[in-house]
Amino acid sequence: MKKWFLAGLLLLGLGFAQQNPEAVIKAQCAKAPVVAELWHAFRGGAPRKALENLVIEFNRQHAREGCIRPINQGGYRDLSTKIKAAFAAGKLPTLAQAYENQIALYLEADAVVPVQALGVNLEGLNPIFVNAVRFKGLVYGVPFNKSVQVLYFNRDLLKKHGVSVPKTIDAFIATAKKISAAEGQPVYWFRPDTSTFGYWFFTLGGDYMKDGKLVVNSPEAKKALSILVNSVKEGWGKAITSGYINQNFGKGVYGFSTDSSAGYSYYLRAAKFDLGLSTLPGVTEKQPGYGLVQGTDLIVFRSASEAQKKLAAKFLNFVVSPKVQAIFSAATGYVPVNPKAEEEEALKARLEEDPNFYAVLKQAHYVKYEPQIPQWEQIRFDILGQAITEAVLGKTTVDEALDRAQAQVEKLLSGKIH
Ligand code: FGO
Repeated sequence: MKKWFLAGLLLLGLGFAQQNPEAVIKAQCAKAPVVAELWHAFRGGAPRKALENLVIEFNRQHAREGCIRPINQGGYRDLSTKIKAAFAAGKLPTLAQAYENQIALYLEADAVVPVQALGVNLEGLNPIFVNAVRFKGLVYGVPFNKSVQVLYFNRDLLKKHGVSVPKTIDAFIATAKKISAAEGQPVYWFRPDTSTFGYWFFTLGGDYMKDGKLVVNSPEAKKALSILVNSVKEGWGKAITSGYINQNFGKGVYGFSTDSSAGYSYYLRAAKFDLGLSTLPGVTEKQPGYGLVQGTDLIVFRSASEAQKKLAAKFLNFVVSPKVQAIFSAATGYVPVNPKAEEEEALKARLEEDPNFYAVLKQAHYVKYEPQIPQWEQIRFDILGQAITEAVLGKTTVDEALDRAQAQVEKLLSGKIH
C-alpha cells in the first residue's frame, strides 16, 4: 500500500474499518443526539471517498455530540438547484458545498451565517481562498475543496518527439503544433467551456470586471477564444464535448490539457501513459500562467438549529486543520487551504512519492477567480459557456459569439449591478 495512503488511513483511524463508508456513517448517525446534513457534489471517486472518510473520523471523535451526514446531490449545478428548491420547501441542510457566486445568491435571502460568529477559526488559512468568501466584510464560508488549473501532459509523447514541457504560451502552441503534425491528429485536448477559457483569458491579462461593469467581449476575451477556435482549425486542438478529458483517453493521441488539479486522481487512474503535471504556460518564462480557482467552500445555513450550528462549527475547524487538509489534498489533488498542511507527513510523503504534486502547490500562487456575483453561474454556463462552445464548434465567429454574450449579460444584469 502506498505510504501516504497508509498515513491517511492511520490518521483517520480506519485501519480496520473496511465497511462501506456510507453504511458506517448511517450507523454513526443512528445513535447521534444531533444530526447535521452536509449536501455535497462529489458523485464518486477519490473526492467522495476522502470526504466520507474524514466525516467518519470526525463523527467518531464527536460521538457524544452528534454526527455529520454527507448527502450527494449530483454535480455542482444540481446541488445549487436542490438548494434553491429546499429554500422554497424550508428544508435546507445544516451544511453545504457552495461556489462563491452561489453564496452571493443565498445571501440575497440572508440564508447563510458568517462562520466566525459560529466559532470557526480562520487563522492561518490561505488568504486568497478566505478573501473570496468575504462579503461586506464578513466571511460566509470555509474554503474546503479548492482546486487550481494545471498543465497535464503525456510525458511519453513528449519524449517520443524529443520536446520539453513548454513554459510559455508561444512555446506551448509551437510544441502542440509540432507534435500534432507528426501524429496526424490534435494533441491539445480541451473542453470548450468557461473553465478552459478562463486559463487563456486570465493569462492573457483579461479581467471580467471593467470599471464596475461585467465585460465578456473584451479584446483579451476575443484573443483567448480565438486561440481555442484556431487550435481546432489548425489541427492542434481537439474539443472534448462529452465527458471529462480523462474519460476520453484512448480516443486519440492525448498530449496536453489545461484542467483542474482535482481531476488528478481521475487522470491517474485513466492514463495508460506516464502522466506529467506542470505549472501552466505563462506569457513569459518568468511566471506561470494564471489558473482558475474552482471547487467549493462549506457554508452553514441560518435555518439550522443551535445544536446543529455548534456541531457544524466544530466540523469546519476539523476540516481545515493541517492534518485533514494534508490527507484530503494528497488523496485528491485539491490545493490544501491550510498551508501548514505542507508540513504534515501525509502531504510530504505524497510529494516524495509523486513529484508531479509540486506543480499543484506552485500553481496555487498564480490564480484568478471568476466574478462572485449571484448571476455568475447562469452567465458562465448559459451565456458565456454557450458562446465559447458555439465558436469552437464553428457555428459562429468569435466576435459574434462574444458580442452576443455581452448583450445577453447586460440584459440579465440590467438594473442589478452598479
Ligand atoms: C468544475 C465547475 C462551477 C462553477 C466552476 C460555478 C457551478 C466547472 C468545472 C464546470 O472541484 P473541481 O475543480 O473538479 C471536479 C472534481 C470533483 O468532481 O473532479 C473533477 N473531475 C471529476 C471527474 C472526472 O472524471 N474528472 C475530473 O476532472 C471535477 O471537474 O471543479 C471543476 C467542471 C464543470 O463541473 O463541468 O467546477 N464550476 N465554477 N460549477 N455549478 N458553478 O460557479
